[in-house]
Amino acid sequence: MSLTLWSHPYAAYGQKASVALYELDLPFELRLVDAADAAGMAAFRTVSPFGKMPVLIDGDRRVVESSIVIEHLDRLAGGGRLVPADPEAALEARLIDRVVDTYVGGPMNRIIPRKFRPAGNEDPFGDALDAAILADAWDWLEQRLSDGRTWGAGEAFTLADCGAAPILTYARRLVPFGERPLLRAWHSRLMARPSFVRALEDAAPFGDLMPAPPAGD
Ligand SMILES: N[C@@H](CCC(=O)N[C@@H](CS)C(=O)NCC(=O)O)C(=O)O
Repeated sequence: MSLTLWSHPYAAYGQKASVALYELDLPFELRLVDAADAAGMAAFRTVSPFGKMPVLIDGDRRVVESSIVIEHLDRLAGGGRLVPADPEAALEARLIDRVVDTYVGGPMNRIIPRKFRPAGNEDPFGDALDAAILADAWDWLEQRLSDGRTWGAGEAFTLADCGAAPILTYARRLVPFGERPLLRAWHSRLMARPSFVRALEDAAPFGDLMPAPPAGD
């Protein structure tokens, strides 16, 4: 088995995949997606239909979309770890993963690129709409965590946590957690999880590329 991950260690969705690889103890080779490398980017576009990372290459199989990458990796590792074997628990893990991707990662990936636009192209209306979606997602997650669960979908670290670790870490710099203690506590546990600590160590040499202040709350 030989796994290659097209990614950038700073990218939230790239980290989502590398957290899963580290959780499952699956060795992989990184193919760096480097915007400054024209030939590398052309090669990347041949494997990534929408130009998005991560892309996993597993032998002659190419897997796109981070959640599908994790489902594939979990199966490769024997199954039932990041995607729980119990169907109800699996549904909850997929639900949290979808909500985090759509209502946290979505607005985050719209707000951040707007910050790089040339002067005169700002979109405060779009920024406000997306900030409101993020605040709604924080409220929904706070409510979901109120049953006392340790991780995103229950007592086991799952697919739900692989994405939440990096995505919450970046998104809270756009809309702080505020008075949501359960969300804050979950995120603290994610920050201490060895697989995510390792992903953050991979990213550290690239510095802080995000045009938003570090979380102050
Ligand atoms: N739905 C995709 C989202 C992936 C995504 O947005 N990746 C970002 C990095 S965090 C990316 O590739 N951005 C590059 C670009 O949009 O040009 C997934 O889950 O894999």
